[in-house]
Amino acid sequence: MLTLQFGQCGNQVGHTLFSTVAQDLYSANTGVPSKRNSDYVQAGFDTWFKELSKNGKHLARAILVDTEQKVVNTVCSSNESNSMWNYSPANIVCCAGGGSANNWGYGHYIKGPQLSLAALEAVRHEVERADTFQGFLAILSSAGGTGSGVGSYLMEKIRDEYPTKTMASSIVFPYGSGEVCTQNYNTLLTLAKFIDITDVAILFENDQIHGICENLTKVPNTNFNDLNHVIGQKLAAVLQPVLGTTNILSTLVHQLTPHPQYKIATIKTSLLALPSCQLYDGNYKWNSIVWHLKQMLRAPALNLNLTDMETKMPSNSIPSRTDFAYSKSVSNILITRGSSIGNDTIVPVELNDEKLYADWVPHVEKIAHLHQPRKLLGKDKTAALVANNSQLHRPIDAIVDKAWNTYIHSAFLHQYKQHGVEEDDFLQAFAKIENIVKVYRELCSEEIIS
Ligand SMILES: Nc1nc2c(ncn2[C@@H]2O[C@H](COP(=O)(O)OP(=O)(O)OP(=O)(O)O)[C@@H](O)[C@H]2O)c(=O)[nH]1
Ligand SMILES: [Mg+2]
Repeated sequence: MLTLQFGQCGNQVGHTLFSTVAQDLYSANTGVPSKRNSDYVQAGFDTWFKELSKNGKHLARAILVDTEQKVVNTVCSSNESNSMWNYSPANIVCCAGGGSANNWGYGHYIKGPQLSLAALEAVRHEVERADTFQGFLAILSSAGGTGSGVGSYLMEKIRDEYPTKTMASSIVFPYGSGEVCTQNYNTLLTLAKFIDITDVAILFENDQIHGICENLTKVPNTNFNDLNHVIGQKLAAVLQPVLGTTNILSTLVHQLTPHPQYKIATIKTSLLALPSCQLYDGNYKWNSIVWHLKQMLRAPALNLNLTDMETKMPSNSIPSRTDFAYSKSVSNILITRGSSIGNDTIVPVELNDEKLYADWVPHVEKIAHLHQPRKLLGKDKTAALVANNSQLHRPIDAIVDKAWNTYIHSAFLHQYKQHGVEEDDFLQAFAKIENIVKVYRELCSEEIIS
């Protein structure tokens, strides 16, 4: 797999992801015999890393793209001393300058073409040297100018060159309160491109991830580093090796996107832990954990905060009332890691409940379960549910609404026009994303708000 890190957010999240998987691969607390562990470690290194550097460090299969040096220099230098891995200097594609000014148009039409030759050369080099190539994973924020504009420009070029390879993207949505006044335009234009280019887009919302961090750590000064640890753990919980597939990216795409109109997913996790807090407790039965994940698919209701749900511990007693309303899914994948012994077996039947799915989803496509007995990051049990679910219409709808409010006042449009983004491009992007909101919302037409 080749990871492409775009802009500040993409490079910071990507760096934490690689640190997380490296820490996991070196973990001594595995819970499995050494042969099984060495198969896991081998598969993990093949996915994320290539040969050793001259000073004995694993080199990441990653390309770092930015329109300013600062962030890339920081993430590279943070690995200099005691880390077991590093980035290849040849894979840093960066131009001097002050970024893409939070402007999708500037990133897409000006900076993207400037970086394209070097970026595509680095991509070719990596793809050619991989024994078996799984596909691409792009990581970026939709709100700035580089991740969004340069990211979509380069992924479009890569898609043209590798039309049959799996492409997944991991897109971070901005805080709703907004640090950047053009963030909603940028997100609109980014999503409109990525929905066509990539096979699946995994969304992370900064507000929601922030809420998870605050709940976990109970400290008020949550920063990007904390957020990125949560995102890194969620991605690792899904993308580290599992039994039964050697290409997790294509498995995700095949299972999660049975219908071409539904290509977006989120990752829900039970039993998350941050390095800064020791709340983790693995003494829960698998059926409680699966039940807990199912509760994260409940339809929104006044007394139900799904972010809190994600940071609560599973309950070993299933409540007597179980007739909740659920948001409808197109498809889900359950990925479990850790031991399953005695009568504590993993039976994902709760997630096969027909109340969870739109009527038209064929039975075989509803839920897949993948397992890995090897512990993730030394934790007895972890579970992730990758959900392609109607809940997704809410954050996207909120962005479209705000973008539309700015657009009808023609605010900031001249900044985009000067780089070649026409009104028609905006209108097409609105039409595309409004249609996505509509089809996801229609999934839950039977949702009852209880
Ligand atoms: N989760 C998370 N979000 C981040 C991080 N860094 C920036 N963001 C978010 O990303 C958005 C801004 O995008 P950046 O990635 O900084 O922008 P860029 O792609 O570098 O583009 P320009 O700076 O405009 O060239 C804001 O919504 C921030 O909240 C990070 O490390 N983690
Ligand atoms: Mg930047």
